[in-house]
Formats: sequence, structure tokens, C-alpha cells
Amino acid sequence: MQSVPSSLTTAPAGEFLSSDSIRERFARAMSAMYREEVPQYGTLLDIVAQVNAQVLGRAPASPPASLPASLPMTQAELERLGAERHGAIRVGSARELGMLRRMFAVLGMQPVGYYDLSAAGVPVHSTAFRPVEPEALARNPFRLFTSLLRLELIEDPQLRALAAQRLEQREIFSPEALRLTREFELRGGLAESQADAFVRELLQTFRWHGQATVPLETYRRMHAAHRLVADVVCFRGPHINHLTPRTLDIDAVQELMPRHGIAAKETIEGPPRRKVPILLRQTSFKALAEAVRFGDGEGPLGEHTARFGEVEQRGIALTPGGRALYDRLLREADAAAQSGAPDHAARLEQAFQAFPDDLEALRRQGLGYFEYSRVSEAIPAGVAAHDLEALVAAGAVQARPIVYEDFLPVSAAGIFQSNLGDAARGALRAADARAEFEGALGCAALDEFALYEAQQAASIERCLRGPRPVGAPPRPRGDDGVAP
Ligand code: OOG
Ligand code: NI
Repeated sequence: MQSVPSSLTTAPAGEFLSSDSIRERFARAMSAMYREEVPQYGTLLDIVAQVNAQVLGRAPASPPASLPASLPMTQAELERLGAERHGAIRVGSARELGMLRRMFAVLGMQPVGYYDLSAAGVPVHSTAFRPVEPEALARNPFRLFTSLLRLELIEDPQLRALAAQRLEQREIFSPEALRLTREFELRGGLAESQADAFVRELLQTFRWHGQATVPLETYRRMHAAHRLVADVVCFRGPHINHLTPRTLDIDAVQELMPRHGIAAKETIEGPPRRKVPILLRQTSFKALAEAVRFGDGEGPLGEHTARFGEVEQRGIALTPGGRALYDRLLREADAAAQSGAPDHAARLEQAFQAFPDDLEALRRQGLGYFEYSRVSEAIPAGVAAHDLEALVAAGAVQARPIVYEDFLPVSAAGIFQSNLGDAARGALRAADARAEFEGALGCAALDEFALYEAQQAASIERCLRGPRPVGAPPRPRGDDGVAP
């Protein structure tokens, strides 16, 4: 058991299991459940484990390991790799989203980022629940991409009202999960046995139900509005729709999938393969058609397609400048597609030649985020102790890339489209719905750039000032002319 900050406790700190531990247990339980429910996910995990072992076997043993087409990794990152997952769920009402925010807080996960997928014709908007502190991320970075259905984007008023009514009638949380959430909020933590009960109960919310809550006729109408409308409205709860392991070589996994009987989609989403991976590359296999009973227990048997598998390779987190360049080059590759240029991979490669592909260039040009650390306490002769660049040049400070912990809006929409076979690509009303989303959430979604920026700035401060005495207040920043 681990302690929690004393400001949060009303009982002896040792009584509580840390949120990091609860999250770790929850992630493990989700993975075990999904493996049971979707056997191909298990196959994918085996492939990823094999590829990762190969990549690591090829890498030099001494840290920082410089992996081929992979980022240098810290020991903590290597340790978390085997358990690292993200998943995705979709909910139907403000109450469900607000309650999830409170429940994920028990797991030490907060909403980061706002993704408006209506731009891609998908009637949802989303955030990613994940840990935000570097130590928590190092322990287990479990992330859940969480989407809220936008009922107002259902055109037919009658169908919209029916959907709202169905969603109002359902309860996706067990009484015990609700009770334990309140207990956590009241007391600032959960004892180990309570935490395990909470994990068990919350898991139930995300399991698959082979029984729809509506007649087949209603399902078909919802489905005609949008496949996601049917997926959210017609079931008892927000079944986890995929769980994604992290690989160090996504091209190798892509190649291996068909050999293991997994029908991978054709292209990898995101940036092209590079020496220094940036942001995130993802590929997936097609959703399964699963048998579903409609109406009452005796209703007709049909099928529903929702759950799929996905794998991802993560790269360095980009600054706003880096992200703008990324977006521009992606648009260029798309424009080339419109004008009938050859295949996707070649177009991307071509466009991304304008993106620097070595760590030092990314760092110097301010395109990516880095964590700085002192190699030794000694300052080399002739180097000013507060001159970061001089310290880096002298080898007294090293810079490691910070891994991107978030999602890609473009890629997220691409995954939705490819897996849900959506025909309605028409642009939905692109009104800014963020305020409404955050109202439902009960707080603002954190800005992912600000989190990376803060991590980088704090590491620079530590390098330039040396360790601060324990308990001392943080020093004001920007008083020594150091640009973060
Ligand atoms: C979410 C898709 C987004 C990703 O990796 O970009 C996502 C969904 O299908 O519900 O998981
Ligand atoms: Ni995903």
C-alpha cells in the first residue's frame, strides 16, 4: 500500500491503496476481460510481445538504448511497456460522462484534450482520461478515449426523442460502484478491499452484452441515423470497443497480423515511418460482427459490429509549432491524394521530408518536447551554470524526448470511419460544442500542450538550479531569462 498526499486524507494515509495501484489493477482486469471477449485481441498481444522483444534484443544494452525507428527509452518506460494500453468507450448522456469523470478520478485519470469528431461526420465529441503526472504515467499510463454521443446531431426529431428516452432509462453503473466513488470522494481514498471491489464493479460497466435493449426495428432506425447512435443507444452499457497495446515497430506488427489470421486494415494512420517517431501511428483490424438478441429475451437474433483491435507506436510529443507543421504536411499529403498521386505511404513520405528527422534538430527547432537532466552535478569549466544550451553542448545535461501520451483527432476519426463503415461522411454541423461537453464533464478538459510544457519546464529548472531543498516553495519561473 502507498500513501496519498496528506491534504487528501482524513484517515491514516497507509489505509488507502494509491490511485496508481487501483489504475494498474483496473487496466489488468480490463485486458483480461477483453481477451476473453475478443480472442483476436489475445493474438495481437502475442504478436506485439514478440515484436517488442525483437526490437529490444537488437538494441544496445547500455542506456539510453537507441532503438531502430524507436525513441530512446528510460528504464521506467521499458518496464511499463508490456502493460501499456489505451481503450475506447462511448457514452450517451451528460450524467454518464460526469459520473465517469468522478470514477476515473479514483483511478488517477483526468480528462485531457477535447476532440471534436463531428468534423469527420461522426456524431460524438471526446476526451482522453489518463494520468497526468510523470510518475503516474511511468507507473501505468492507462488511457481511455471517451466519447459522448451528440443527440442533437440526429436529424429526425422523433428518433432523437426516442434515443434520449432510452438513454435516460438506463443505469450503466452498479449501486456499489456509485457508493465507493462517493466514499473515495469523502475520505480521499479507498482501502485495498474497497479498491478491489470498485475495480470489479466498474469493470461490469464496460462488458459486452449480447442482448440489445430495443427491438430490431428500433435498432435499424438508430443504425440508419449513424452506426454509433445504434452502438450507444441500443445496449445496456458502454462496452469497451477496443484495447490497444503499444509496439516499438508498428510496420512489423502490420506485416505479421495477416499471417496470424488477422485482417488488418490497409494503411497505418498518422505520420510515416521515421528514424525518430513523432506523435502516434496506429493500425487496426476490422470490427467483428457479433450475434445480438433483440427485444425481449425471445426476440430475433441479429448482429452488431462494434468491437475491434488496434495497435499503436508512440513517438515524441510535439510542441504547438511541431504540431502545426505536422498538420500542414498531412494536409499536403491529402491534397496530393486528391490530385491522383500514387499510394498513401509514398505521398506521406514525400510530404514529411520537410519534417526534421533527428532528435537534436527537433529539439533545437522547438518542434518536440524534451525532459532535461543533469549527467553530473559538476559544471564544466567555462560553462555558465544557467546556460542550458551550453550545458547540453558540454555534455553536462542530457535531453530525452517526452513520449506523446494523447491521441490524434485525424487518426481517431479515421479509425471510426474505417471500422464503422460509415457512409454518412457528410459534414455535421461544426458548432463549437466544447463548452457543452465540459459542462457535462463537470470540469474543463486539461490542455495536453500545457502538461508537456510544464514537464519540460520543470526539468529545465531542476537542471539549472540543482535540487531544491525538500519542502521549499517552488521558485518563480522566468526570472533568469531562461526560455523553456
Ligand atoms: C474511439 C476511436 C479513437 C484512437 O486510438 O484514436 C481511438 C472509438 O472508436 O470509440 O481510440
Ligand atoms: Ni484507439
